[in-house]
Amino acid sequence: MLEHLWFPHDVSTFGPRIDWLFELIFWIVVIVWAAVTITMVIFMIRYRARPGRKAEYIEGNPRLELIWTAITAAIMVTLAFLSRSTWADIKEHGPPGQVFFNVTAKQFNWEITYPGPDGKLGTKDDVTVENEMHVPVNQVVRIDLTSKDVIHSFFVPNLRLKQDAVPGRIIHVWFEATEPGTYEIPCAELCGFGHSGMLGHLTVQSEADYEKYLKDTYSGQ
Ligand SMILES: [Cu+2]
Repeated sequence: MLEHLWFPHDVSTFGPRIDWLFELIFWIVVIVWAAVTITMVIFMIRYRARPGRKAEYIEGNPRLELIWTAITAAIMVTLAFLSRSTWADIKEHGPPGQVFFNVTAKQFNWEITYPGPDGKLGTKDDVTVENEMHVPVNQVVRIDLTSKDVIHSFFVPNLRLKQDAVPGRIIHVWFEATEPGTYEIPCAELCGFGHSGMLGHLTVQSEADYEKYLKDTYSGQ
């Protein structure tokens, strides 16, 4: 439901699972917020100052406190179990990759490294461009993500993908895009003066268009 209201259009295979968790947490918060607010307003009216009414000192109610703490803890633990498999599939393992990139964040650009004509990363013919990432549709893309200077966050809202880029660490990221198009890659971690202008673009295209892009890019080097 939220996707149609204000989420960016989802083009990721794991997007629906993220959205489902997000909505679940959203509605729990809405219900709790409404209950607390309504109770507060009722109490404000019911126990307002009136002539002749003396204020009372209340020490608390251990039983009530125990109940609301236990309910909150139960909700938290349930959420942890419900989300466990989603996070494991997205953050820990995931399908084997078909297309590979290195992405290096730096103030204030994304350096996208393509494997070059030999198809292998870490060789002399690798090609690095700034902020332009092209991937084929319906293929598993794997990224080794790192940073040159400070912590950044690689964020593709349409993919429901957000991952910190940390200097000195290589973090593995994967996604599979399901619809051709161009999507924004903002930095989601305040990283310095140019943070708000740190924006890349992800172009998801058909296999043929992707091959053509690679050919043009490689031949331009
Ligand atoms: Cu940044």
